[in-house]
Amino acid sequence: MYTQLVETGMKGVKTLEDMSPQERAWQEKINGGVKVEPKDWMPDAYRKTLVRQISQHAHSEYVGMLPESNWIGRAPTLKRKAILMAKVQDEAGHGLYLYSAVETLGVSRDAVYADLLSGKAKYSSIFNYPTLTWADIGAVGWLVDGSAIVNQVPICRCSYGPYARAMVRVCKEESFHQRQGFDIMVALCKGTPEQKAMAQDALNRWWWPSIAMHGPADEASVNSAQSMAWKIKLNSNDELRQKFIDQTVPQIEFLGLELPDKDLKWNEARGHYDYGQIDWVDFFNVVRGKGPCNEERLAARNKAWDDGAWFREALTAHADKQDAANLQQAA
Ligand code: FAQ
Repeated sequence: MYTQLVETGMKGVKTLEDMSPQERAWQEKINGGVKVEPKDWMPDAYRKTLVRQISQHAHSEYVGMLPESNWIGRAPTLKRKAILMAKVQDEAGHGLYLYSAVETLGVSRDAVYADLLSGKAKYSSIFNYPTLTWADIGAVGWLVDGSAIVNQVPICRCSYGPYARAMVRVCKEESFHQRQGFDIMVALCKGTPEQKAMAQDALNRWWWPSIAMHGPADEASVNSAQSMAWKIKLNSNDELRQKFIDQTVPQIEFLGLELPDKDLKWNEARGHYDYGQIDWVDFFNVVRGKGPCNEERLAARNKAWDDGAWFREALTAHADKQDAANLQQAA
């Protein structure tokens, strides 16, 4: 099974008629575009779904720092290095806003983080692929952040206030990330034939995981119908995947690179690009923890947690001392 099927108690999407008067009034507020805030009543299943999605999103930001930080020490110029460091720091910040948003739902950050460290919680499939060359840093910024923006801009309008507000700043920063990635690709494509070949190779390897990261096809997406009824998701996985493909193909052409999929063709009748078959077997393998870098990513996050133990202990000891001093002063 590729989904945790978080026990929400739901059997299909409830209609207004199936709901208690309290839930119905709440759903009608959501239908009318009113935001849900932490102290408001909300159905337990809505809360659990938000904890699942927001914590997975936070974990993705934290794990997502790893493939890129791999290149900080090897960036080709001082300027590229400074930009990459800033980007990786931004991802840590995104994780922090998202963990704070999860905490507004009554769960502790330590508890959800423990689920990442134990391998119980998911994080985005995309971060289980290796960054083999400098061009991969261009491709990650351009394609992965590009996909993330397409997914996250609608979340700025989602029904849960703290999640929606966190996404506003995240999306602004992701736009900068996407441009820095594209800028690396432009430099490589205008460079030597070897540099252009490196850019092509990175595109070929990152294209498919970047379109798969939008999640399973709509007919296999177990959570979408309910999440869309609750306006946690405003678009289906396939809608967002198509939007990303449509906006990215002209960018590939601008770079003068070959299309990474022979079936990518403009379909006049649909007004969209058609695309080839995604390798869902590979995707679900990665989601189940069997991707090229899953073990390495979890090991890195566990090592960082263990290495930071002394710092957490020092902070607690300092806070205890402060409390004791304050008590003494008050006495
Ligand atoms: N990877 O029923 P659905 C970034 C799971 S941030 C792993 O369609 P849902 C920034 C899914 O959890 C990237 N698992 O699920 C950055 C579920 O299993 P569960 C992260 C996946 O939730 C850039 C099962 O499959 N962004 O890139 C994936 O309705 C560069 C069934 O799927 C977010 O998290 C996947 N790709 O839709 C950072 C955005 N797709 O939980 C550093 C917020 C699906 O029942 C460097 N999240 N699964 O056990 C979402 O929009 C949604 O959660 C989806 C999945 C669209 C990801």
